[in-house]
Amino acid sequence: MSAASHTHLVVLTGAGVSAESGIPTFRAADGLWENHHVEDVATPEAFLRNPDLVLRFYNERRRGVMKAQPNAGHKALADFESQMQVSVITQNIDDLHERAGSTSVLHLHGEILKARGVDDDERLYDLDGADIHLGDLTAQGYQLRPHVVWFGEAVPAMEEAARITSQADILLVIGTSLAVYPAASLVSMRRDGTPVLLVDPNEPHAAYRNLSHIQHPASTGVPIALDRVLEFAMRGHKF
Ligand code: BV8
Repeated sequence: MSAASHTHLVVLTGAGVSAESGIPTFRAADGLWENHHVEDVATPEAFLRNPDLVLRFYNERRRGVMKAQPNAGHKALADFESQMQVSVITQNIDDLHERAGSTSVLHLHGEILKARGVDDDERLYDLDGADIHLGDLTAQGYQLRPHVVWFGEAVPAMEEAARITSQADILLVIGTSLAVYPAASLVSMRRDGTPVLLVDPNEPHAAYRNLSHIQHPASTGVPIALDRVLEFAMRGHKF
């Protein structure tokens, strides 16, 4: 372990970190899927109104996740665990961080490869890549749904995410427009003086223009960012 091993790096990721793995971001598709706004499909109301449409939406995305491979950004984060403690907090519902080898991944908005009954948020089922269809029931007779957090649903992992973020010595934010709450509020939950570094090929929202920004896609931007994190941890060099 390096002299930086006492440092705790917390990483907040969004759809951008998986973009080069072929998983479309929400903004790139203008938030559209089959001419539906994602916010209109990823909701409990949509599931009640048209469960087939919502289940098909997730079945298609699940197949895309299974075809995707982790990219150099995911892998650089996983490899960096040899240098220091790395806690990943992701808004993504794919498993690419885990498949790249990251060992501490908290999914704020759930996991598309898992399912649960509409009656029970706790008991999870591993889908092993299978689709979910209307009529697929739990042993207790309840309809299965994707284990994801829809718009308008609470984010149970938020408390744990806030605790982890409060312990960060450095916060790295990769591939997120920081448009969805409460996830985006994590940036303001770091301790005073904790440096933040953004990796995103596009300009961030005006509210984040004051933060250090590596204007690269994840595959090249994450390795550059991690070099700077190591410099900071070893020598205190500001970003
Ligand atoms: C809640 C799982 C309350 C499902 C998701 C008005 C104002 C503010 C807030 C609200 C509002 N109206 C409603 C709200 C609340 C709402 C919200 O924030 N809405 C937004 C749209 C305004 N939030 C909620 O509803 C949350 N729940 O508030 O509950 C409550 C409390 C108690 C009891 C009951 C209820 C729940 C939100 C969770 C929704 N689920 N995902 C699914 O995936 O289908 S959100 C989903 O969208 C993602 O998880 C992610 O969080 C978000 C997308 O954001 P990003 O990941 O940032 O992706 P995006 O495409 O936007 O940006 C990509 C970025 O990558 C860009 O910056 C781009 O430049 C960059 N990029 C592109 N290429 C690359 C790259 N970066 C690096 N490399 C590249 N190659």
